[in-house]
Amino acid sequence: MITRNSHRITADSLLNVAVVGHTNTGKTSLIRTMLRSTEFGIIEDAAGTTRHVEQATISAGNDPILHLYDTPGLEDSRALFSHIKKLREKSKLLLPAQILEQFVTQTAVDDPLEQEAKVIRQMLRSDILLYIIDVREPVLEKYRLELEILTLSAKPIIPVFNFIAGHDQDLTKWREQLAVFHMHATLEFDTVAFSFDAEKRLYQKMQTLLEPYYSRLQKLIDHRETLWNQLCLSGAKRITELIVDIACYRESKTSHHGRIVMQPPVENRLHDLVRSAEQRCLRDLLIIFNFSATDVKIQNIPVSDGQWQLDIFAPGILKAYGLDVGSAAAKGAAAGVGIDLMVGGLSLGAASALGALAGAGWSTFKRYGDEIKATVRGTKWHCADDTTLQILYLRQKHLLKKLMHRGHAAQDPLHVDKTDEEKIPENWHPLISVLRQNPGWREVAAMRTDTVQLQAIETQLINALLDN
Ligand SMILES: Nc1nc2c(ncn2[C@@H]2O[C@H](COP(=O)(O)OP(=O)(O)O)[C@@H](O)[C@H]2O)c(=O)[nH]1
Ligand SMILES: [Mg+2]
Repeated sequence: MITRNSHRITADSLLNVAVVGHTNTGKTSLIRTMLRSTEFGIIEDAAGTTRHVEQATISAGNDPILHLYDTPGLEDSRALFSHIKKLREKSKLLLPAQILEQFVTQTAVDDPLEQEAKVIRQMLRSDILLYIIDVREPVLEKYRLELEILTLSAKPIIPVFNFIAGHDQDLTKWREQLAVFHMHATLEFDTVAFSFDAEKRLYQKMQTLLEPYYSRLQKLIDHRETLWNQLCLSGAKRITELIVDIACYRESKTSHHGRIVMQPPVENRLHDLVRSAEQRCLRDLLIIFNFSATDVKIQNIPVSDGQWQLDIFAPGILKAYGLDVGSAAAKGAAAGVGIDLMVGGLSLGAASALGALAGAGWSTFKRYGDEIKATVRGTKWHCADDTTLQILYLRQKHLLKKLMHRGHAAQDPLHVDKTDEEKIPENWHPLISVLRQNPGWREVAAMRTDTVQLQAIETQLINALLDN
């Protein structure tokens, strides 16, 4: 156990973190993003949205590690500064933090500086301050005064730069200014354009400034990292499920026994199938990343229907069906009788062509016999064509990336239509071809039964989605 600031830090001590700064710099936004929740507080592009100190807790599993305190903005830093200056002149023997204490106890409800007193009270009760800066703002006097006041508290301070996208020069100016106050452990953390690395660095900075909490914070970092990797993996798995589902889907063009069945045309069914499957996937991704339907605008996917015809002699097809090519050819002739039985009614030529497949044995024919028969009869299947599948993949990959980099403070909905930045995986065509040949995998995937070959394909798609 280590003693610091007169209170004992034990294995289950909670770290108190005050989030402070001028009004509208993104304090509430930062907390939302750290909590990965759009529910915390109120965010508005107007001054004074946060009027009281609000608390949130961040835990490693069931172990609460830190409290975050959202504070109202320091609105009138000039008045605050001159007030504190007067107090200092009156009590020269007091330490700066004691002066702040005095200010807090002396400020009555309804005092014009009541809001500032709330902030300072919370600062004094916290172990560390996150000072949020809108870097687009010039370094005005009011911010310098604010910094002066913060340093009086004698608490470690991490300046956090917000609104950094496209503001490199402003960022440099702020860095220079903070160096004047001996603040070098700054952090770039855009609350809207989220990056897990930035979140991790924030906790690492806290570790450096708060040595006694080092292992507690490490526990949190490890937990957040595991959680983050799981989130991304779950997202990629869900998209892979969608791709497998649609790529394996096909529907025979000829209706059974030549009867005309009153059904929507196959094209419409296909469109509905693809669109509703993508919608379900989107819904699940939003749940995984804790966003809501209002966070994403997705255009209807353009679906074009393709035709698929089994070519039993296409390269790789025997293997795709789990057959050993060498032995199939060898045993083919010997099993001729069995095939004739199976494909009864076909021409001798077709039947003997299928002889090459005979190495598969009876069980394979039981499984694929209908399909092979249909093939020899020239049956074609309807399916989502390759372009549709590619668009589906690219859109989802794009969406996944956007969700991985969306802060929970973001207010503008995400648009999923452009996919230019993404590429299809290198081995896309062989992957899809194998999926096409295995319509049965739709159920396999749904039941999560282990199929080695399917699993291998899924792993490749997951890695491609996560750019591994
Ligand atoms: N573009 C952008 N907007 C942000 C960012 N952080 C906050 N905002 C917006 O800035 C405004 C104020 O944010 P808020 O969190 O309420 O600030 P607070 O008063 O310091 O709590 C809101 O309109 C937010 O959507 C950011 O990193 N980028
Ligand atoms: Mg706020």
